Amino acid sequence: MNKYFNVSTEVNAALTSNKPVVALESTIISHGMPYPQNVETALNVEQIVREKGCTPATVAVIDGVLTVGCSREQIELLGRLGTAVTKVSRRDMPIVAALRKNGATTVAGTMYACKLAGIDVFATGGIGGAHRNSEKTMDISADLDELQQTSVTVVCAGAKSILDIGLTLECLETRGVPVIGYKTEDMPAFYTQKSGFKVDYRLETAHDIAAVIAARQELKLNGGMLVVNPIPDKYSMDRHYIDKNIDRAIAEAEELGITGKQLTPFLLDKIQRLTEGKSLAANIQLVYNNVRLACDIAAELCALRNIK
Ligand code: PSU
Ligand code: MN
Repeated sequence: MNKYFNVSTEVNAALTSNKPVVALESTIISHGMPYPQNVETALNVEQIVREKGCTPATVAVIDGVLTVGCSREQIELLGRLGTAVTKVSRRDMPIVAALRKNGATTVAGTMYACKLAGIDVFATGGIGGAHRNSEKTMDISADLDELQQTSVTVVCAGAKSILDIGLTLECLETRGVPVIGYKTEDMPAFYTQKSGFKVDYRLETAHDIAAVIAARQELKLNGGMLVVNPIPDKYSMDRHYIDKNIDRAIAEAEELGITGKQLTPFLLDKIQRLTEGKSLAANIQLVYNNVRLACDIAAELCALRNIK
């Protein structure tokens, strides 16, 4: 640890005694959901992790310190400030650190913090990826390059169709990132269980997923892995309805000329408004579902290490 990096006492104690830890990102809090549902969700997530016998590690930059294991007060601050907090991917990290700013870490930023702290498993809602038209715009999330180089397993509900899901899967393949479907061969599309694309492998248990993580480590195959966990059936949305609203959000972003790091938060906000909160309710439930699976994987991984 140093003046730019801190792991909370609780997370540190869990890590040093080989107890399961699950990391959580903060862009979803500040830029992915409205206040106060964002804070409520983030705190519920921490509670679910604890009920599963694991330790939550919410990651954010607080006054320039990359913090692994945010306090309740820090989570409330990130949620209240919303988009006034800098969205921190890998490239933003040294700037918010040096300027002593607050930052909400993306999947890429959170994975990097996991690497520094020694956390293997991280749960979120959806990852960034190759945007539609990215064959022209080159707008491909830094999350994908982070998955290539940073050895952390990310549990998510697939990718939203704000992205080009097929291209996103191609980018992951190029980068050597295994994509594992949990009890499914279909790549989920966040709000729906299927996207029309297939995943590389289907695994049935958290134990098998943990065994793959352990094998990757033994083989020194640096880089991350993606576990895709479909939204539970009872919360999944009508594909036609959600796609229509996603198309409207994308059209509006194009009209307004929104690009760069603002694009994903703009689309998320627009979709939530267009669906009058229905997509937010689905989003919250799929996060809980991913968190529970991430806990099972983290616990299995610790158990494997204890047997060794
Ligand atoms: N997709 C979602 N919800 C999110 C994000 C993506 O469904 O909250 C956030 C994540 O933090 C992800 C980031 O890492 O957006 C990707 O941003 P960009 O596309 O600018 O790389
Ligand atoms: Mn981008």
